[in-house]
Amino acid sequence: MTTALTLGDRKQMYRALWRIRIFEAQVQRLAAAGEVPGFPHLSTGQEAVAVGVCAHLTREDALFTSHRGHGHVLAKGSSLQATFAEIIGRESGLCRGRGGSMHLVDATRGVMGATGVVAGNLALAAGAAWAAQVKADGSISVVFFGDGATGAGAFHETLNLAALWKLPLLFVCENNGYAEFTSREEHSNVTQVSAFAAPYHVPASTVDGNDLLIVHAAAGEAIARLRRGDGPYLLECMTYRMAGHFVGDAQHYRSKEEVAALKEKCPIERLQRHLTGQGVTQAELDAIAAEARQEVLQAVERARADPRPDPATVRDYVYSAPALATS
Ligand SMILES: Cc1ncc(C[n+]2csc(CCOP(=O)(O)OP(=O)(O)O)c2C)c(N)n1
Ligand SMILES: [Mg+2]
Repeated sequence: MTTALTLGDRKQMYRALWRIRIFEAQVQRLAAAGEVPGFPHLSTGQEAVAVGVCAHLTREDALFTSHRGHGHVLAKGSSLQATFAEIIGRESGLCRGRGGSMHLVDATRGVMGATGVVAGNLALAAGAAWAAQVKADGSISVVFFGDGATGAGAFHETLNLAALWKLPLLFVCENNGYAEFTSREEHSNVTQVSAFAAPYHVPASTVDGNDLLIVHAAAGEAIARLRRGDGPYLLECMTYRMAGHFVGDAQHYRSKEEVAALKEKCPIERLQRHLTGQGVTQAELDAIAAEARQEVLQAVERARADPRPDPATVRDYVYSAPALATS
């Protein structure tokens, strides 16, 4: 399953996991200090899905994400500085500081958007997949969403249409077992999200989303199908959010024991064990993590030093010009 990846590739991916982990730890730190507007949602513990899937994507592929999208955007290649600057509302941010954590867009890298509207990204991703199909240039569309989003009609509508039109759309569900503060068993009898695919004749699989090598292999197979023109695929990645639903979540809905057990499932430690087994020394692993940390911290400090947008420009880049006409 891992033969396509060289040891060098796997070390690169180890670094990519750390970049996301450290980036989000900085979001958390600065949110606690009151420097982050709104409610950032961290993907801590879920990074292997972002890195494993995005490793197969090109700039031309469209990516849609949710309220928990920092990792996807970074894994797709957006700049650390511009992403962080966006989250803290700086003019040098991806959307000139107007969007924030839940509205990251970077069209030059194919990041077509994050959204705070649960399931709001699915139909948009189908639109991009349709465009890719019409262009016939081999590009695809990928949408990341949570297990909670599968309770929305838009999920089923999009699955139906994508299947009917054989759209090159990869549905990636990060099933972390919770929708906000409600566990999956409390709000649905359908344990596995992949089970929703069969009636629409969409191929699907459920994989261990905390094992980067497994995610990478499964995503590779699914994406190869899409690029061949075989239609959509639903990849369900079983994962865990080690952080709260949002920064500041007191997490009364899960026990300390449950949270402690999550640490055992950490995707970074998992890959670390694999690399150690391949003969990579602890010193080298530590150096990779330290480099990632350095890179992130520098980007964060640059972003913090950047100016906020001029309040006089608050309406610029938000609405198209005709909509601004006031009388
Ligand atoms: C349309 C809509 N309904 C409700 C909410 C409130 N809400 C925010 S996150 C969330 C749960 C999402 O759960 P899931 O899709 O599993 O994603 P996760 O947070 O677990 O990553 C809800 C209900 C919302 N943002 N949008
Ligand atoms: Mg969830």
